Amino acid sequence: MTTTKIRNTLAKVVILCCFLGLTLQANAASILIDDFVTTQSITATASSPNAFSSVAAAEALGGERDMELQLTGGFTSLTLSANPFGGELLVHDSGATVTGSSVTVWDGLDNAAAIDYTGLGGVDLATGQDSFLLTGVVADLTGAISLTVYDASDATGGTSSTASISLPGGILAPTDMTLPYASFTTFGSNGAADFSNVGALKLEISNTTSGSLDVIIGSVSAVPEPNSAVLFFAAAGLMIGRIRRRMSVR
Ligand SMILES: [Ca+2]
Ligand SMILES: [Ca+2]
Repeated sequence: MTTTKIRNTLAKVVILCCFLGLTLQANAASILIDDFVTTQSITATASSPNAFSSVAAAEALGGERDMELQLTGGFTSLTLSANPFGGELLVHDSGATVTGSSVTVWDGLDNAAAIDYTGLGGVDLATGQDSFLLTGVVADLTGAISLTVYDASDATGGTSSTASISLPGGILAPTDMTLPYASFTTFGSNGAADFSNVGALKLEISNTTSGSLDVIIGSVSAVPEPNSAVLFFAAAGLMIGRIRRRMSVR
């Protein structure tokens, strides 16, 4: 091969790598589930242990955020809020002695406490994404956060996948938490959900054993594998380096 030919080949490889890299980056974009800008708040008490609210929220996947509370014990109150004090956060706030759970659901425009398992109509969260990211998590006491993905092909909700994070307590500085799709190992009675055909999503915060848990979450999104684009460009760089070395040998 002449030097000119090698130079032309190298130029083609560079152009191809740039094109592939850009395509990869475009496919590997994060998809926002919610960053809790639209305000919303519900409270449950011992005398009124269940509460529900649905609000139209442009930032929420499917355009609406549904919230539900169940207080299971204690004497004060349990509150779930979005953006309660201008901080654009989801806040699960248990009063002294209170146990219970809160549920935040993204299932499209149903304005109903029941989950519409096909409500999102089959959103693709798996072309370039492989994890959910919960940003800025704070959790003072022990409890759990779980996320369930429902498959849009099953209106019964039986085709689902769930992953849970155990909260050890004492997370007082905002901490990002990743839930890889591979960690969704609890399946519904009809099997696992297809993450490229999502009908609904449910985030549950629970403190059934120790009362008074407070949890804050900054945002929920589906994100690409960390640094997949960086790895690609590193591989492309190696390839170009090899061709350059070959050129310099001749
Ligand atoms: Ca809804
Ligand atoms: Ca609903």
